[in-house]
Amino acid sequence: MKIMPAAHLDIDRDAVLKEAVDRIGRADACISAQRRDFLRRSLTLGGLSLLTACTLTDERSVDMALNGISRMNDKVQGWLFDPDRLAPTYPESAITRPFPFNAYYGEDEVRKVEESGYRLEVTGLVSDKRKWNLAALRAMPQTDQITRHICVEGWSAIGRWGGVSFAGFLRQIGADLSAKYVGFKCADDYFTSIDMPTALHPQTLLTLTYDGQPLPPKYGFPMKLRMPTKLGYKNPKHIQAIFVTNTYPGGYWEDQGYNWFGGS
Ligand SMILES: Nc1nc2c(c(=O)[nH]1)N[C@H]1C(S)=C(S)[C@@H](COP(=O)(O)O)O[C@H]1N2
Ligand SMILES: [Mo]
Repeated sequence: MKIMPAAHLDIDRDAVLKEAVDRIGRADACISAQRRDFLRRSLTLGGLSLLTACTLTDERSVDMALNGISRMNDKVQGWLFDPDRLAPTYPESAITRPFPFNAYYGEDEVRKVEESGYRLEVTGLVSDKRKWNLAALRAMPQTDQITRHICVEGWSAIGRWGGVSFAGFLRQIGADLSAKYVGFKCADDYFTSIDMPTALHPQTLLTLTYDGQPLPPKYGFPMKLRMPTKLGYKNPKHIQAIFVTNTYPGGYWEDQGYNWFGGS
């Protein structure tokens, strides 16, 4: 592998290395400030090049290398994910009030989904593609959970969500549980996708309530997939369609460089 001396590259060496370290950090929310500092000081263009098997000569190859880091992180996080390990739960007194709102737009632009016309679509590798109304989802066994939501923008908050076990829902619709991905399309044009082991995790809930009340519009009416094992942006609100697939579906933030696995 040939690594050109930095002076002859038409890339900004420091910017590339900073982005590489950021991506490694973003992929691993638990990375300590110390480890990040160490990485920042020790990662070189040569090291990045070796790590990703890309010759860093132009912007395109740098992009490929940076995306390579994210894909490696997805693999490692997938291997490390323990389907039986539970995220912490909290007492009612620990709930953050008021619970923060967040979306890729402001609170004045929250999408209002009408209950009457609402039907959840299920497509892809599932045997029963009938649409669901909210009454049918409310008729399934419900559970409640108080967990911590962690947003990469630098805040976390504890909230209480209730709804249907997502594993139970996937079995009910005859989903191919050996498929790689479950994808989500939302009423506000947000989209994301998750790995099947996380979809089947016992704490992954298709939630219909927040703090005992129907999910308010700002928290994702009619439905939010709540995964205490994943970062905030992986938890889709206003879900309109769920699909099971072996083709990588990406996501709104993931396609802009956020790590896809997004474990917390
Ligand atoms: N449909 C939709 N879901 C979304 C988002 C969004 O913009 N649209 N933002 C994500 C992000 S980044 C966060 S932190 C949480 C915020 O959820 P909250 O408003 O309940 O705090 O929703 C996630 N799910
Ligand atoms: Mo977020």
